[in-house]
Amino acid sequence: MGTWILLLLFLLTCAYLPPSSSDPDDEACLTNLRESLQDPTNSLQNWTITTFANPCSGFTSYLQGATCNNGRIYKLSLTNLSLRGSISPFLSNCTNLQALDLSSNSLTGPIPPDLQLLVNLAVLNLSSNRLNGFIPPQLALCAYLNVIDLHDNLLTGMIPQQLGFLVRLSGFDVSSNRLSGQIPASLGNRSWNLPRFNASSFEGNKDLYGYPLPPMKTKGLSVTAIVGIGLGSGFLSLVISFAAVCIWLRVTEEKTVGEEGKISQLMPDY
Ligand SMILES: *[C@@H]1O[C@H](CO)[C@@H](O)[C@H](O)[C@H]1NC(C)=O
Ligand SMILES: *[C@@H]1O[C@H](CO)[C@@H](O)[C@H](O)[C@H]1NC(C)=O
Ligand SMILES: *[C@@H]1O[C@H](CO)[C@@H](O)[C@H](O)[C@H]1NC(C)=O
Ligand SMILES: *[C@@H]1O[C@H](CO)[C@@H](O)[C@H](O)[C@H]1NC(C)=O
Ligand SMILES: *[C@@H]1O[C@H](CO)[C@@H](O)[C@H](O)[C@H]1NC(C)=O
Ligand SMILES: CC(=O)N[C@H]1CO[C@H](CO)[C@@H](O)[C@@H]1O
Repeated sequence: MGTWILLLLFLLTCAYLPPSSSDPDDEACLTNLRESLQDPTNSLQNWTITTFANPCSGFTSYLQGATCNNGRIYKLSLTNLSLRGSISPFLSNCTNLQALDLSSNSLTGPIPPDLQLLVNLAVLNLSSNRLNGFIPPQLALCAYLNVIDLHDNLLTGMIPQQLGFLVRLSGFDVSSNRLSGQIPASLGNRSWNLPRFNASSFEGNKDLYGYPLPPMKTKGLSVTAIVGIGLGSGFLSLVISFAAVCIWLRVTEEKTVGEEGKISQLMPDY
C-alpha cells in the first residue's frame, strides 16, 4: 500500500516538473552577454530576461543562435548580425559551451581570459571583429580546443606559445591583426606529428616574423652599410672642408691683392 502511494507521489512529482529546468549559470551567462552586446538590427530574437531563465527546449533553444543539450546551452552562433559592444567575461558561466562563434560582427574590447573556464570549448571563432588587446594565454587551459579563429581583428602583442601545446588544435588563424614578435615554434613548427599551420594562418601582421613567415626584417641598415656610410661621409666632409679652406684662402688672397691695389691707388704719387 505504502509503495503504491510513493509511486503515485513520484509520478505526480514528475508530471509537475517543468519540461526543462533552468540553470542559474546559463542564466547569468546569457543575461550578462545580452547586456554587453548592442543589437542595432534587432537580430537577437527572444533574447529577453524571461527566456534566459528557461532558454532550452530539448535540443533546440528559444534564443536565436543558441543550441541546447540536456537543458544547457551547448553552442552559441551569433555571426554576421552587426552586433556591437564587447564580449562579456560572464560567458564563462555557460560552462557546457562547446562552440562559440561570434564572427563577422563589430565587437570591440578584449578577449576575456575568463573563457579559460569553458573547459568543454572545442570551437572559438571570433574572427572579423574589432577586438583588441592581447590573445589570452589562458585559452590553453581549454584542453579540447580544436579551432581558434581570431583572424581580422586588432589584436596586439605576441602569440602565446602555450596555445601550441593544445594537442587537438587543428585550425588556427590569427592573420590580419596587429600582432608582433616571433611566431612560437609550438605553432609555426609543430613536432610530434601535430597538425601544422602554414603562412596563411599568420600573414597580415606587420611585425610578426619567423617560420612559416620570413625571418625578422632587418630594420634600417646592416653593420657594413653603417660603417661604409660612416667612412664615406667622413671622407666627404674632409674633402668638402679642405675645398672650403682652399676657396677661403684664395678669396682672402685676392681680396688682399685687391685692397693692396686700392691702397696703392689711394696713395698720392710722389
Ligand atoms: C521565440 O520564442 C517562441 C516561444 O517562446 C518561439 O515560438 C519562437 O520560435 C522563438 N523564436 C526563435 C527565433 O527561436
Ligand atoms: C551578412 O549579412 C548581410 C546582410 O545582413 C548579407 O548581405 C551578407 O551576405 C551576409 N554575409 C555572409 C557571409 O553571410
Ligand atoms: C569562422 O567564421 C568565419 C565567418 O563566419 C568563417 O568564414 C570561418 O570559416 C570560420 N572559421 C572556422 C575555422 O571555421
Ligand atoms: C623545425 O623544428 C625542427 C626540430 O623540431 C628543426 O630541426 C628545424 O630546423 C625547425 N625549422 C625551422 C624552420 O625552424
Ligand atoms: C594553408 O593551409 C590551409 C588549410 O589550413 C590550406 O587551405 C591552404 O591551401 C594552405 N596554403 C598553402 C599555401 O599551403
Ligand atoms: C556563478 C558563477 O560561476 N559566476 C561566475 C560567472 O563569471 C564571472 C566572470 O568570469 C565570475 O566572476 C563568476 O564567479
